[in-house]
Amino acid sequence: MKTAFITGTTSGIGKATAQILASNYRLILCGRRADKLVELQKELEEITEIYPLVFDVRNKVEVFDAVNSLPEKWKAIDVLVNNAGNAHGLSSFQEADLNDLEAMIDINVKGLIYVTKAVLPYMLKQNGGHIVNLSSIAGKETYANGAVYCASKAAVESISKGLRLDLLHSGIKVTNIAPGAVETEFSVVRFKGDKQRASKVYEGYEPLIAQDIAQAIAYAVNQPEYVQIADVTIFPKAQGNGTTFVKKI
Ligand code: 8X3
Repeated sequence: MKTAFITGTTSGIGKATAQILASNYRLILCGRRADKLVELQKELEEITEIYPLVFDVRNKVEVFDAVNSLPEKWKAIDVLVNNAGNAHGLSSFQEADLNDLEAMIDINVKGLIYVTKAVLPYMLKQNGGHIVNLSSIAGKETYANGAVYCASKAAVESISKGLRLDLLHSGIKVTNIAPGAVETEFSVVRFKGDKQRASKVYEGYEPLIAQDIAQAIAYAVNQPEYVQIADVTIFPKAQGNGTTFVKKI
């Protein structure tokens, strides 16, 4: 059975991806919150073999130590899903808190680079594998009050394209997934726990749910070996581009 390594599995898209891939992969579940990881481990252990790995993608040493600490059989990683990422704040560049801006670069860009650099040597040893990066429509279109979040996701888009080229002769495939509006803890985190403001983002139309994106990830990684799904953008039906929605209220 193949092994998938998924970051950010304690909630949202990462958790849903683990739940879907559990049917045909052994899973390395990564996250910062050990208690949440244990919960998911208990749930999925009934279906497949699980190895939980607690680390913060922002901490370079922690990332490399965690990946290198994997028992030998778990180091044969076939699929890496770089899902960990979030948004902090939604305000103009001049008003944004510098700590928030830095956090988005540290998690969404540097964290993805650390994890990929740590896992890739094991994939290269096997002459094959698949990296799935979670970008966003925000990586393709910049919106007001989101300069640095959008920049962080534009970086993910570029890294996906560059990795695909650099790994062309290695047998490793790269998929970039760009979701639009998905109702998860994303907006609650963005608005620092303000659930009312967060739920307004998804009011008046049917947003995507985490499982919709997880299905796309499963579709990409379960293709025949010669098929490389390069880039997928997924919107709810009510979304026309990054910022245009039909809302019923
Ligand atoms: C999440 C989608 O458009 O709310 O990355 O930023 S968006």
